[in-house]
Amino acid sequence: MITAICPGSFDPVTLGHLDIIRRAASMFDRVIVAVMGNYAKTPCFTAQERVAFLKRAIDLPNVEVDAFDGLLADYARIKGAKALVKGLRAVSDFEYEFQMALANKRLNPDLETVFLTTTAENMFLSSSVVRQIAMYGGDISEFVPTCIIDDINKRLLKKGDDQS
Ligand code: COD
Repeated sequence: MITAICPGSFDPVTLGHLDIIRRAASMFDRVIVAVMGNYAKTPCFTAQERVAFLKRAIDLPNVEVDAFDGLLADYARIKGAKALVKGLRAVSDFEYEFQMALANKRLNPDLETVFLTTTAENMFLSSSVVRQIAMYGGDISEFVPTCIIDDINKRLLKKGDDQS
């Protein structure tokens, strides 16, 4: 049984993330979607909220959702995972992800990083694009799962008002 991890900030989960998760689930026996810390980002949603959004949005028998505050390489060891599955949108993603893949390999030599290219319709999509659209009252229904739209709007529309 081969376990893979789809790690990310997921702040919040988008249809781009879900596409990568679904494709990973069709390639591996077990997939753990892991909400991780990213020192470069200050999240809008708590780890618990992000986990709850992912759990609501994913209904696949071999996929579970978890959160971990620590090194991904250590988490993979704890979970017995053989692979990390990452999505690539552009050359800018590649540079960052390539560096992460090499660092993770050094920290956990048994771990492989597998890259899946985004689909054309999700190429521009990121959590930060979703947050900006929501903050200014735009329609995010084409970018995130329907079941989390209201929660995102409730949180971020208020932020947009605060900053005006
Ligand atoms: N289409 C396809 N893929 C996408 C899309 C899209 N539209 N949007 C995002 N993705 C991919 C990203 O490329 C990424 O692979 C994944 O989905 C998650 O994206 P984000 O933005 O939610 O998550 P990131 O990039 O902030 O995640 C970074 C990690 C949390 C994985 C990283 O910081 C980490 O590993 N943190 C733990 C500490 C650690 O071990 N650091 C590395 C040690 S050197």
